[in-house]
Amino acid sequence: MRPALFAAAVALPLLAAAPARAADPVTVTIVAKRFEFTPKEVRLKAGQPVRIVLRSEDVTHGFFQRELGIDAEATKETPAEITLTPAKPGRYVTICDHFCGSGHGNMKMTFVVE
Ligand SMILES: [Cu+2]
Repeated sequence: MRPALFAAAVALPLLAAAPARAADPVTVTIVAKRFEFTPKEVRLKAGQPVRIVLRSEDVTHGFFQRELGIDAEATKETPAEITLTPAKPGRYVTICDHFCGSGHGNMKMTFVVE
């Protein structure tokens, strides 16, 4: 892929919607608390950089998704910040990989990359 052509193709629709440049990451905030992530689903665009801020409202939670390269941990005092650019469309289920109590195994959310 030639970056200049790609940037131009992405920039035009974005310019119409908002004055942000295509290369600026969008920020998504995700809140973790026993035993769920909010929101449960986040839509991202392939090729669009995204900054994910993970906040915990209670105990230490993990945040793991192998294909997107996410491996983070947030405590109540310290949020995690992850910057990435999803390359491939798909559904990416992201889990808490830090044991946080009895409902821990069901603690997940999904990034939908379009
Ligand atoms: Cu957890």
